[in-house]
Amino acid sequence: MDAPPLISDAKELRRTAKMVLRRLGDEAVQGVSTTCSHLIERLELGVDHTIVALVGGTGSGKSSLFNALIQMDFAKIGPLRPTTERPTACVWGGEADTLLDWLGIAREDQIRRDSILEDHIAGLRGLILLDLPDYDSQEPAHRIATERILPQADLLVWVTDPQKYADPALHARYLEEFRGREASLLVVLNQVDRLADDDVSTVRAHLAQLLQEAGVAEPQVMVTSAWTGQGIEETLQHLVEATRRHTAAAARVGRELGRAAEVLVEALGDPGSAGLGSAGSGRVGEVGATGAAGAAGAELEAGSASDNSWRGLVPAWVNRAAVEAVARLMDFSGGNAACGALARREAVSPAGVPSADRLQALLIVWLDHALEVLPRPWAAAVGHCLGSAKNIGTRLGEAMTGIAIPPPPTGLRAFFGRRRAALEQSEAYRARLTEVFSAIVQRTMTAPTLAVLEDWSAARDSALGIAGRANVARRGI
Ligand SMILES: Nc1nc2c(ncn2[C@@H]2O[C@H](COP(=O)(O)OP(=O)(O)OP(=O)(O)O)[C@@H](O)[C@H]2O)c(=O)[nH]1
Ligand SMILES: [Mg+2]
Repeated sequence: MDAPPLISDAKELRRTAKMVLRRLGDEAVQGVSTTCSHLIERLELGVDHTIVALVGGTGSGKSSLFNALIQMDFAKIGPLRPTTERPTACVWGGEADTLLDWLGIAREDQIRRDSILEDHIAGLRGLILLDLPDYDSQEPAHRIATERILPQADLLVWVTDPQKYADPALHARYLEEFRGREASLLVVLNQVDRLADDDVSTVRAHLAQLLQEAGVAEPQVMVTSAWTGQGIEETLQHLVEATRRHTAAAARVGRELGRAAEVLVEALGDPGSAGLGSAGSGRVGEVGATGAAGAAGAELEAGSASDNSWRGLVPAWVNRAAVEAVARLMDFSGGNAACGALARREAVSPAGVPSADRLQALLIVWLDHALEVLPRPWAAAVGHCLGSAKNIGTRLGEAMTGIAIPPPPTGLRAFFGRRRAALEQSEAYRARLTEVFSAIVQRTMTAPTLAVLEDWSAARDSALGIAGRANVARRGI
């Protein structure tokens, strides 16, 4: 997988995560955004180098192992814990100044291995090996340096020793970080010279078992002694493998990007369980983002066009049957002008603003429909962006005062066509009222709901697309 498509996918996923965060404050989504930022930073620095970091508790032998691997005494080893205060780097071949500067490794803490000609060293070209301060250090400065670098490492070498390997606190703290990054994790049991030969494989197996119990699937465990050199050659071979292909860093970034996209898909919720209303689950998958949102929006409208729909807000008397009844009354009133005028006023007079209770009931029905279409947190997001019943009521009231009441018929029509005129005027008034209500419902309810649906649907399409591409690339590497 090349860096440019990875960068554009990582940027897209970060944009998507940020858009989702505007709708729901979700820790997992925040994590996706942070991961993307790390990956983008790493990709922008180039993926020609493979960063391997030695991490672990103080005194496990990281610096000793570093020196054994680079075959020089460069990193400081001492009796006082913790010893290593600043990250140290060894670079095999190539220009890596920008990367090392970004990692914050001082020039005096860097060493280069270009001139060594042994076979495996040639295979290590492109490797940057880092010796880090202890991971769970009491020293805040150590922790900050380590935490800054860890997300950028393409391979983490977790160094432990026969005394510390079974410490549950260490396992819990470290392995939480490594879960899901198994392909980028190598565990080294160092100081095995402290064990009797027969015990080495027993302790190694026990460590592997503890790792599995902690959720690290198929852990790779090596045994070493920085003192006797046991396992150093094998560990170097492992590093050669990790650096052999220039895709090592890209592969790691691709894997993490894919996982971040999957986390986002999960946070977005499954339309299969919520469904797009009764009309069909899986519709989001079939139609595009806008189409899905449109379809769902239409369903919301259709679903709510029942008794409790906004159309129900148009007062009952402004309908044909009621107008007919009033008009008949006018007919019976014959030439009685006063009675006729009263009846007409009844049939064509300003509607009252629907009550707050009625509007509240409408909002509840609306949200119920949103819940049928969207996963619960997103339905809550719909709730957040809908207007309040009070606000909708105010808008309806303002709009209604702007609707002119039709003037009374005049001349002959006033006498002969009273019934027809009353009907026509009532119809026109009702149509205008419906139009105005519809526009307000559109603005205060439909449009904000559709915007949430569109965000959800677009985010899901984007995250699924990135996860899919990462999977394909993973199989291809
Ligand atoms: N017996 C034995 N002792 C070792 C081995 N590796 C390191 N040590 C000793 O363990 C102690 C700690 O080694 P370091 O390499 O400084 O450990 P570290 O993990 O870098 O420690 P910090 O820098 O404090 O995080 C030193 O006294 C080393 O000599 C080993 O393979 N066998
Ligand atoms: Mg050290």
